[in-house]
Formats: sequence, structure tokens, C-alpha cells
Amino acid sequence: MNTLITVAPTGAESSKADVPQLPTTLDELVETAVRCEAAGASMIHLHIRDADHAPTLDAGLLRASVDAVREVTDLVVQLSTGGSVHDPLDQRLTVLDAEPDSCSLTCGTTNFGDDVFLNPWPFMVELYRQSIEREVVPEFELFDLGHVAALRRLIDTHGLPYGGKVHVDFVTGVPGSMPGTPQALLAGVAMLPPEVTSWSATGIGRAHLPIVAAALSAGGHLRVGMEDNLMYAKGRPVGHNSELVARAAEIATVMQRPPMTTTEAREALSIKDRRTR
Ligand code: KMH
Ligand code: ZN
Repeated sequence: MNTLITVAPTGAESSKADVPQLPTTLDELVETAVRCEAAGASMIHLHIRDADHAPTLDAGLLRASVDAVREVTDLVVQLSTGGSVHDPLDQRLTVLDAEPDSCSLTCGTTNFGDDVFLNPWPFMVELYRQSIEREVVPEFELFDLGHVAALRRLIDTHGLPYGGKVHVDFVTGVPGSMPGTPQALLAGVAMLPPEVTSWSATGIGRAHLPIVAAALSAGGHLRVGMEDNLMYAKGRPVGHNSELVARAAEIATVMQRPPMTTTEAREALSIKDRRTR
């Protein structure tokens, strides 16, 4: 099975002042999307920034970003519904108005550094219900083993997602969530409900490379990008998201699991084709 590589280029946590190479403008996002697709990514996980480079859920900017990336790439466009830890739940639901191909859906609340990333059960259910209604494929974000149990409960009580495929992403190494170790990752994989058709993993910070290696070894897919990791190597910051994608693609290829094409990814995730070009 080839490897689905998702790039998460920006996130909501790092500031442009601290990390000038973080793509925060629309032009930078589009340039990043093009280069990451060329490097082997087939999905992009987007957080949007405003004119001051601050995280925003502005409806117009979200729509413009989805449209712009869709216009120049074949990447599966996934919008974050997690936003930043400061975004209210009702506003996080409005992300679907931008008609992304996919949306993140975090399966529970977690400590998140000094903050709390809030995902109460009723919010999860409402987001899930709306994703099905709007034909948007969710990616279930699992930060902890309890989130795997919550995913099972969601599927048991509300059925399968739009398209019938169940794709999850383990986010490991967040301070307050599951550690970025192969042991924790494999414990989560062992608990996955049988309905899950594909899983990927990301390691925050220094967990990045160990989790890439562990996920590939265990048959998983990969998420990389500056949302999760700002260092390419010890003492060497990431200069561009495509560097992380290219390295992940190289490791995956060495492991005899080269990157999926965007066509393969769209099929693997049962993405509704919204492309206009
Ligand atoms: N920024 C974090 C609070 C997601 O995109 O869905 C949440 C996050 C997860 O990044
Ligand atoms: Zn995110």
C-alpha cells in the first residue's frame, strides 16, 4: 500500500514573528501547496491566518484559501475544525461552509500545553452530523487512547462518515496528550475499531522522525509539516514545508511504500470531486 502524505503547513500555534518562513498569507499557502504536492503530498491540512498573521476562522478567508489551493493543485483540501484553543465551538462548526473536501474532527478534549483543546461529545456529534450532510470526509484526530474509544462510540451511534471510509490521524507528542512514542502509537492502532480503513500519524517536535518510522513500519500513513514540527534536524530549522514532505516521501519510498498520488488518495478516502479545473 502506498503512503498518503498529508502536509500541515501552518497550524495555529507558531507566530510569524518567531517563524518568518511559516506560510501565513494566501500567496504563501498556495506556493506551499504547489511545492508540497510536487514533493509527494496528496492532502493538505489548512489553518488560516488573517492580515496580521493571527489565526482566524473568517469565512471569506477560509473559502478563498480552499478555492485557491483547489485551483492550482489536486491536493485533497482539509480544513481544520480545531482552529486555535481560543476559538469558540459554534464558530468552529462554520468551517464547513467553505466546502472543503475533508475536515478534521478531534475525538475528545485534551490538555494542550498550558491550554485545553476543547472537543465535548455534543460538539463532536454535531460536527459529524454536519460533515455527513455536507458530504465532507472527516479525518478523526486522535490525541489519546480515550479518543479511540470515543471514535468507536461515534461510529456505533451515528454510523459511517460520508463516503463510507474511516480515516484517522494519531497526533502524538502534544504536552498533555499521548506521548510521541512507537509504544503509545501502537497501543492506539491496536484499539482502532474495525471500520477504520486507513490511519496516519504525526509526531510533534522531536517525536517527528520516530513516529514517521513507526507509522511506516506498522502500515500507517504520514502527516508532516510546520504545524507539528519546526526543526528539520538538530540545530537546523525547517526552511520550507516541502523539505519535510520530500524527506517523508524519501523514507516511505525506501520502505517500499512510495507516496500515493492525489488520485489514489481521493479514492482511498472516498473524496467527493469538487474540482473545477
Ligand atoms: N490547533 C489545535 C488547538 C485540528 O486542526 O483539528 C488543534 C488542531 C487540531 O490543530
Ligand atoms: Zn491542525
